Amino acid sequence: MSEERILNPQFQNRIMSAEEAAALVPAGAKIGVSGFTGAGYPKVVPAALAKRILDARISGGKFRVSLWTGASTAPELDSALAIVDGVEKRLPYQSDPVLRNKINEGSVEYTDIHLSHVAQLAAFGFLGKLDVAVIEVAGVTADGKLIPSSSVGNNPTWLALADKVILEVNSWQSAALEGMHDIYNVALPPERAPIPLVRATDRIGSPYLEVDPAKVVAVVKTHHPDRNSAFSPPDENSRKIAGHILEFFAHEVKQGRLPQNLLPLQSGVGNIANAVLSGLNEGPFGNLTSYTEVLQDGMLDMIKSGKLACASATAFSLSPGALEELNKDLARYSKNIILRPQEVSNHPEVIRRLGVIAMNGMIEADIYGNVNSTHIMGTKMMNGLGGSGDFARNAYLSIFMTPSQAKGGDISCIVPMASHVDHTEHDVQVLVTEQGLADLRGLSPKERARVVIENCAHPDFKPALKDYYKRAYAKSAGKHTPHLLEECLSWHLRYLDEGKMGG
Ligand code: 0RQ
Repeated sequence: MSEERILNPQFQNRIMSAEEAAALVPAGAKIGVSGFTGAGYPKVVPAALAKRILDARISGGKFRVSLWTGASTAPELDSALAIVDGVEKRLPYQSDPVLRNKINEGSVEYTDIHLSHVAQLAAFGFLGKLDVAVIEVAGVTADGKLIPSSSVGNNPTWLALADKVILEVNSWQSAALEGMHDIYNVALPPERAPIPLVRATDRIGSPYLEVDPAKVVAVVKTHHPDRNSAFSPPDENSRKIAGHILEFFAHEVKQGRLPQNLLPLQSGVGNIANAVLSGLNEGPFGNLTSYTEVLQDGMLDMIKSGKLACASATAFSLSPGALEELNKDLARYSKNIILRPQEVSNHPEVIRRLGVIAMNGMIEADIYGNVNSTHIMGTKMMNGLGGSGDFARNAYLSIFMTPSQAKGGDISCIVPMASHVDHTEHDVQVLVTEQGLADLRGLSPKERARVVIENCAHPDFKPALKDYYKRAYAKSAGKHTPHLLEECLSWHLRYLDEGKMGG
C-alpha cells in the first residue's frame, strides 16, 4: 500500500471532516458500524455525531440512533453515544461500562444475538432497514476496492445493505493489513452453497471489501489507534484452570481422541481465556491452529513462539502493548493470520467440519451443566453471549471455564439452578474451575450433578450443594433432573438480600 491511503479519485472527491460526515446521518437512523472487540471501529464520526445529538437535546430536540456492530467496540463509539443518551437500540454484543449501565437501567434496548446470525437477520430485514454504514478501512485502492482494517465483523453486510456509506480511512492502521483478509460472501437461502473451507488456513475469498461508490457519501481521514484494555497477568486461579485443561488435552491425546497438535482452537474473551492461551504456550503441544473470532495477546505469543502455526479470526483483540508490537512488524505475520467476516469465522457449518475446540468464559453453571454467560443474578446484562453459542453448540469439544467463586468468595459460580441460561446442558461438554474439571460427555443429569459438584465447586459451597442435591433427589416429583423448585434460586436471592450466597 502506498503512503497515500485513498487512491481512487471518486473517493478522494468525497473527503470531508468528521462533522460534515456526521451531519449526513438522519435522526432515528439505524447505523451499521465496523468494530469488533476494540478493533477497527470508527473513531471520529461517532464523536461528531454525539456532539450533534447533544446540541439537538440542548435545543429541545430528540435525536437517537440505533447501532449495529460486529461486537464490542471502544469508548470513542459506545461510550461517546451512550453518554449523551443517543442510543435507541444496540446489537449484537457490547462490553462498554457506560452503555451497560444504560442497558441495565432500561433506557437502551439491547438485542443479544449469536454473532453468526446477525448478517442473515439483517439481510432478511428482521432488524429493520439499515440507513447508514460507518466503516473504518485501512485504505482505498485505485480501482475503488476497500482494504479492510483490524476487524472485518459484519462490514460486508453493512456495506451491501446501507443506503449511505461513510468511510473512515485510518492511516494509523498498518499498511501491511493489505492481503491479510479473506472476504467471502455467504449467499442467502435458497442459493446458499457449502462454504468451501476445509482447513483453518484456507483462503476462499478476496482480500478486499467492495462497495457501490455511488453510495459513498463521505470519506473521513483519521490517524487514531485502536483502543483496548490490557489483560491482567494470569493469577493463580487462571493458571490452575489452564493446568486442568492442558492435563485434559494430554489425556485425550493419549486416548486417541485428539491428534498430537489438537484440533483448531477457539478462545473467548476475558482474562481467563487469555491465561489458558499462555498455559498452552508453555505446554507440550505444537503446530497448533486456531479457528476463532478474536486474536488476543495469548495467541500472538503462540504465533511468535512457533506453537501456533496459523490463526483464523475476524478481529484482533490485543492489549495496547501487543498491538504496538504487532503493528511494527505486521508483514511478518501475513502468512499466519487470516481475518474473515464474522459470518464465516463463526459459521456452524465450518466449526462442525473442522472439529473446533471451543473454550469460553462463563458467569455461572448449574449442577446439571446449564451455563449462564451473560446475566448477573439473572437480570443484569454483563456483555452478551457474543460468539460463545456459535462455537459451543457446534464444536467438537465445548469447554466453559470460571473461577469457582466470585466477589471475594460471596458468590458460588456453581449453583443449584442457573439464574439465566445461554448454553443448555446439551451444548456444554466440559466445565472447568480452579478446583478441577468435569467431563460431562455422555453423562445423565444425575451423573453430571455429582461430577460437577465434586470436581468444580469451591469447598466453601460444596457441602451446601451436596445437601441441595440430596434433598432434591428425595423430594423432587421427577427423579430425572431433581430440583426443589421453591429453593433452586434461593442462593441468588440470598446474595441480593444479604450480600452472600449459600444454601
Ligand atoms: O466482575 O469486573 O466487577 O470484577 O464478572 O469476571 O472472572 O474476570 O471473567 O473476564 O473471563 O469474563 C463471562 C463475563 C467472564 C466473559 C465473562 C464477575 C466478576 C468480574 C468478569 P468485575 P472474570 P472474564 C468470544 C466468546 C460471554 C461472551 C463470550 C463473557 C466479571 O467471558 O462476556 O463468551 N462471555 N464470547 O466478579 C456475579 C457471578 C460472577 C460474577 C464473574 N457468578 N456472579 N458476578 N463475575 N462470575 C468473544 C466474543 O464473542 C466477542
